[in-house]
Amino acid sequence: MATAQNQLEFELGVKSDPILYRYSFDWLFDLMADEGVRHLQLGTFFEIYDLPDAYFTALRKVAADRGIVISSIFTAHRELGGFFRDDGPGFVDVARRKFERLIDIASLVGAKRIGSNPGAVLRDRMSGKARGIQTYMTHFKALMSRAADRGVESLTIEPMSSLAEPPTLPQEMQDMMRELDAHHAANAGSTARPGFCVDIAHGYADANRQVVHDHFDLMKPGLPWTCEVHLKNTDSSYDSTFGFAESDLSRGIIRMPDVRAFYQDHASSLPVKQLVGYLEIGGPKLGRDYSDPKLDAALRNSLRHLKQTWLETPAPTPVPNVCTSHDVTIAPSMMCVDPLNFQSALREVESLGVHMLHLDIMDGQFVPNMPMGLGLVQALSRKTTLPLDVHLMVRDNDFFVGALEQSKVARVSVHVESCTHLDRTLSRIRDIGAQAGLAINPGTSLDVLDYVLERIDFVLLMTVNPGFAGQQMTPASIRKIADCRRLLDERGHSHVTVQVDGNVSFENIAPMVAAGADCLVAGTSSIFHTRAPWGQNIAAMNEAIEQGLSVRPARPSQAEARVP
Ligand code: S6P
Ligand code: MG
Repeated sequence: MATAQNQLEFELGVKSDPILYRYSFDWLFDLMADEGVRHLQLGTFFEIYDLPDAYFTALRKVAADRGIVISSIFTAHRELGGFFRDDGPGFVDVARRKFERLIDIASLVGAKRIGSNPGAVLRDRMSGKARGIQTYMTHFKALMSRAADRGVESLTIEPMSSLAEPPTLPQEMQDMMRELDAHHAANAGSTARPGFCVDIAHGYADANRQVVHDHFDLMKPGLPWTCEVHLKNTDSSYDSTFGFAESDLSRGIIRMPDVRAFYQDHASSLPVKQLVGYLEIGGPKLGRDYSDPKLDAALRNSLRHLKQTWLETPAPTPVPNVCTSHDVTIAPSMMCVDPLNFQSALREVESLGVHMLHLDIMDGQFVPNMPMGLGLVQALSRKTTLPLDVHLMVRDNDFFVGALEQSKVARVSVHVESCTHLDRTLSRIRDIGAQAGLAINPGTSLDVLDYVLERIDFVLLMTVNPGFAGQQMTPASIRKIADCRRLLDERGHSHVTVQVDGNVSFENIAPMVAAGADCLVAGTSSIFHTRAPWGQNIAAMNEAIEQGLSVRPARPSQAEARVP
């Protein structure tokens, strides 16, 4: 537990989601106890509504025996969404009945809060949204009375990232809460308090993945009602969510220290003095998922990150030869390792805590080389949990982007010099679920960025001519990195990161970072340099990164930089 000057206490918990389809509650509670995490938000599962009372009293005891408190319950399947349905009267009745049972269950496990996703308006029937909200509100008010009767303090609603799942936009959030507040005020003593369970990884992006409201834009109007929060990470268009393990930090946009600072700064606007953040377990909630063996490590890594950033317990002393910076990421270029010892090189690189693997795919035409192919990317996607950062140096970009779909790569960059229909190719990259990068040769002007800024998540600045490792940095590189950073910030695209590739050497790293580089492709002149073991090389890179960061000018925040 950590108490801030302004009295806001930050607490950490786990939202169990439907964990019991993969592991027992004993397993989860042991892991939590082992990590010193004591709050549980019980996630719903299909059977929950039909289990007898005895199941819940036993569960409460099993948790209590490990020092774990079930402080909240949360719906996992949007199963109370029936209030928004207009395709038959049955849905509303089912939602009401389930919600009532949930309130009884909360009382059995001793949970003081119940949170829910209100559910979705059918997307082809959005005209019925206002009516759906009213049905929901009517029932919600009645449920507030039942909750008070069963000793539940508050019923929380989760603002969502989609217009079909109200509340989403600030106005909608405020309108719904003001109405519920008025009802609560008029029935003081006999109703549970309405509130928000805010998900820090929710923002609103339009159909073109343009961010209209980032997560802070949605956290702010929710402040007067925020009683509990969900802690998780997300991609830059709020489309997919994940945790805070090392490999998640490079692809996610949620910076926990900023989120903590936000709530601390606005503590006086919150209705609570203690804010519990529940880590979501992650993985699909329905359907096939065989990531189970990885769950233990993923959860522990995320919880450890949150203990350092949400609870702000003292950070452990960093191990010197492992990547330490989260402001600047390191992507080793795997074409530089011995192809005959690829697997052992992969394991060693993974052990160094690097952020992603940089994979150079060349076709022998756009550049006169062909060190690795699509088969290797596919094999790697099955063998490593590190995000794959694919740099295409090819003529037929659309063919390669399409072929990468099944490998679930995290990032793909294409060269402007070889894209005939650049805008379309970049949007295809996002369609396959990857972040899109625009790769630019040393001799190409930054003007090419002008009309594709909305389509990209990062710029890959080549600081050598593409095709080969072991070259010298081209002379204008540092100037170009600074120009690129400035251009992105001035156009309101501060969230677009700058990756540098080519002779990212011990000497060049500091000026590159100082000029604005966010991601370093590391090859023969740094991590794989023969002068020392790779771990020591990483330590030297970390030092150079810190040096660069210490002189780097502050960036405008995303909100300030946004074009009005
Ligand atoms: C080059 C390729 C790069 C290199 C990397 C090598 O066309 O895109 O990713 O592998 O730049 O690094 P170094 O330190 O050997 O120049
Ligand atoms: Mg490259």
